[in-house]
Amino acid sequence: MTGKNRPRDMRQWLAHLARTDRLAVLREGVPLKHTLAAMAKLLDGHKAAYFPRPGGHAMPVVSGFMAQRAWIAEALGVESAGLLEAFRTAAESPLPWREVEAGSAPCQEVVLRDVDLLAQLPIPTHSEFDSGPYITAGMVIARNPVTGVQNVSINRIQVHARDRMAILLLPRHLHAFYQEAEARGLELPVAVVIGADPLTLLASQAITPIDYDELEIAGALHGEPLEVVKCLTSDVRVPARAEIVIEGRLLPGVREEEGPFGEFPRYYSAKEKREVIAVDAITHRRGPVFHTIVPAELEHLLLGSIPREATLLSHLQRSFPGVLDVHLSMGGVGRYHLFVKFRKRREGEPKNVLLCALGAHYDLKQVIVVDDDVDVHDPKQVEWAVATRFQADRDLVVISGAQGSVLDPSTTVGVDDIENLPPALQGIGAKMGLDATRPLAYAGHIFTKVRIPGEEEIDIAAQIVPNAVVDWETGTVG
Ligand SMILES: Cc1cc2nc3c(=O)[nH]c(=O)nc-3n(C[C@H](O)[C@H](O)[C@H](O)COP(=O)(O)O)c2cc1C
Ligand SMILES: [Mn+2]
Repeated sequence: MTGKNRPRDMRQWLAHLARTDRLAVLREGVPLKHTLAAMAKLLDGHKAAYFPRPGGHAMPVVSGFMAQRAWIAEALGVESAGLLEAFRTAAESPLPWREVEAGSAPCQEVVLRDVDLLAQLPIPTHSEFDSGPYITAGMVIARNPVTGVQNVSINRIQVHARDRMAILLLPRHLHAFYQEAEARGLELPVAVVIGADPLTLLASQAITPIDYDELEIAGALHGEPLEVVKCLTSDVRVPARAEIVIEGRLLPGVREEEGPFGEFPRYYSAKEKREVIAVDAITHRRGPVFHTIVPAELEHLLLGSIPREATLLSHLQRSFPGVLDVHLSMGGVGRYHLFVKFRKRREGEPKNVLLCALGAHYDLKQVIVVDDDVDVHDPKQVEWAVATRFQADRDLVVISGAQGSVLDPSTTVGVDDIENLPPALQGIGAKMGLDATRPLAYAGHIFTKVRIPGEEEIDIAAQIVPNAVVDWETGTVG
């Protein structure tokens, strides 16, 4: 897919995956509790999983349709190597959206005002100790109560009752909007959008200052303004070609218990009192498809890691033009471990680079700087560089007592009364930086990587004689 072929909605992308043998259709009636997520997890990174009549529900569920870096690059019409640059360019040149008339958008073809979430939507329960069904792929859209500018983020949402849900708001933009509204005793209208094209989902994860509407970044990624429509019960604008929209309000002064829930580091976050959404309406397309993201699987990790990589790359390049590429490894849950490819000019520079990276995002826990002959997207090559170019007494930087991820369970070891630890004391941990670059000057071939002349150029498939039969008596080929 290039240029104008970028998918405009989720079903266009699913059709493309199906045409290219990347969509598995599962048998009808797969249970929504655990089994659906288990099957999607088994297919994760290989094929998108499409579940007709899950749990007997009329509405199908899909998962894992952006579970490979190459698929996301393809949706954007670029090679994988150009993905971060393309994302960064779009994030720096947002395109204002284009509004279509209320009621005329595909996402409003069917309107349900008497809401019963679990009866009307096939909402799965994912992990063993999850408190119940969760919406995991909902883009939550709200307007800044002061400026009116919109914001998009994905937030996990627990279903409480027919028309009531609890949501996890980390201290980012939606939370800031909610605080503004709550301080005035006001409700904050929100829309939860389920079933969007891969580019809009990716845009929702852009790291931007407040009052940058991520739907404008979605437009830039598409190369044309995104079509939006006004919600039926509020002023929030949503992508017109979304599959499903839940319209509601975040209630001031209300908190209800949410969790536990299996999160991206593959551990549970605890039950706590969280903000609550009262639902007013559900609108959807005809023949809607519900999207669920299996927590901690590739779709979840990549959605977060690619926009972060783009931001980290541009941050590092501002100070160090020798930084060529970065990668947040999947083993490091796409958040904690950063590999940096760096063209070193002077000794010592890799340590400056790793200090710069560790300061750029609190989630980063380990940074490994490697030379430009190492592919940072291949964890084996990075481990090889550490194995052969790194000495811990000389090349290791450790910083203790820094802010880290509150979802990293190792930050809780030795903490007394973890249940009542105030937020200001949560997630404190150590940072580690590894300079795994070789010296600029070395004797003979000590640090020359072994290669065999011709290995890069030869097309080996073209050199193999088809259907050859060797006569083992004479060694001749017949
Ligand atoms: C699948 C998925 C689930 C997420 N769940 C949450 C969540 O429950 N709460 C939250 O605050 N952020 C969550 N995030 C992260 C935010 O969506 C992300 O940080 C976003 O860029 C924040 O937007 P903002 O900068 O406009 O606030 C999730 C991300 C993904 C990809
Ligand atoms: Mn934002």
